[in-house]
Amino acid sequence: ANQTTVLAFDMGASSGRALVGRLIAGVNGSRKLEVTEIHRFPNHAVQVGNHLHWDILRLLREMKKSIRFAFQQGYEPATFGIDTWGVDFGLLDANGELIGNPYHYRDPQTEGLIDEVNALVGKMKLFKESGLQFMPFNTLYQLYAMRKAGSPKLDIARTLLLTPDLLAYLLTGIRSCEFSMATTTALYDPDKQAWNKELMGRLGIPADLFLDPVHPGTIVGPLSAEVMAELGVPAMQAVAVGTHDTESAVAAVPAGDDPFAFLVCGTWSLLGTEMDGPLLSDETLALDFSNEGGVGGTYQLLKNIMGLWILQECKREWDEQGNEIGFGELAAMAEGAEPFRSLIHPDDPRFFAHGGMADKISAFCEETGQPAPRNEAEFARCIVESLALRYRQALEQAERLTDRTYAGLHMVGGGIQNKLLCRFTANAIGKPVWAGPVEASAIGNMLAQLLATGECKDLREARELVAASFPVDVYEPEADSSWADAYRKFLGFGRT
Ligand code: LFR
Repeated sequence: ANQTTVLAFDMGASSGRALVGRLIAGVNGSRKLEVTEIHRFPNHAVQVGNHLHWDILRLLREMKKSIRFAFQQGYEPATFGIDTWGVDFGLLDANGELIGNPYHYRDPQTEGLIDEVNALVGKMKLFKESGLQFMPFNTLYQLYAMRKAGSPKLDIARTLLLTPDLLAYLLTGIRSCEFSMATTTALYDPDKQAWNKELMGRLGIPADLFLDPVHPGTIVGPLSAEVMAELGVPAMQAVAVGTHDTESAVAAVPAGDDPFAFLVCGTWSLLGTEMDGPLLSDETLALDFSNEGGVGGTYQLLKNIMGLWILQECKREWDEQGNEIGFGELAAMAEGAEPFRSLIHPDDPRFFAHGGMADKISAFCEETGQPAPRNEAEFARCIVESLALRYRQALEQAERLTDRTYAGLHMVGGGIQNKLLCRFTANAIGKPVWAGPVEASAIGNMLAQLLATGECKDLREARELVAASFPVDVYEPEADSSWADAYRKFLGFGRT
């Protein structure tokens, strides 16, 4: 196999996927990336007592299965990369064994800790030293919660591995720390480009748990001898990709040289723009944006938006009541429902936790003097319209922060399969939406592998490969003044 073949694991909050990418030579030196999904599996949070966990060993088993499938199907990937959601981690003991089950970022243990830590450290100082939006799940709060709970795990821990690094370790036996994930912890100082040991000391977080970060595109090392023997496969090299899924997704935005705005759309919606470095201004703090490190030396100035989680949770509830409606059908039903009957602010904190989502939406509507949605169609319409309006607000904020205007919005990720959301977003922002690719995280993951092996020389060339390989759907805004009226009403919710 002289064809370059790579394997990407992309772990989302509701499913994990393994995809094979092959670099295909076309005519006159052109190349294409051909992507095939070889395995998809559910990823469910598991409640144990008061805590919510990831089923990390299940993910490992499914990854091993994926590797076996890949070779059985005749692919011979030379490298693999892993990307997952941000912030979460596992701890290793002195023997290199995993201590306990990693917590899920929606575990309630960090409730109230943003304010507590701000009082201790100072909000401005914490922002300047982390560059991050104040999200309750940031690694800092999780470790501080464990310290406050007197967790013995912290006492016996020797190494902290962020989820993608942990999964890579379970396959290779090699400990590493990848930069893009490190920047989601709030314990990494993007200005000094170093772990913030002083802050760890103040919060009682052991400072020697953290490894020096390596940048996306670094080869970590081969599968362990045990895993090769167990699976009967040859050595594959693990590559540290943009292991934070959001960063892999942004790497796969088929944009050219001009500054661009993106929306990574999945369980979360991450809206922002690519930068050369962090923007640690007072205004960034005031508008509650994050600076997250990415592929190719970039930084993403972005806002975390609650995203399709709200709809996923409603659907889960209806499914449990025996009322199973597919996402496609829900979108079609929403399209037929009355416009702008009820709106929510998706980032009201009540929508963060599991459960009771439809009731929370109704309560929000009642508190804000609006009628509550009456049926699934109206709930779905309310969510999709509200997200589109929130995107407009975040896009305008990004423009203000960077003092630029963007010609349109690149939408990538699984959420763009919701065409109603893409259409409404174009209407809300009054600019075109360019939607694609859907599997952006997995593709960006592959690109970092191609950067590591020298198949792509830089991010720009990697993005040209995306543009040459995957279609983009264009949504032009429709002339409809009711979006402007709805936006005024939305701004009345008064949240940045
Ligand atoms: C998206 C994402 C976001 C992060 C959230 C929680 O999948 O990675 O970027 O804020 O999950 O980790």
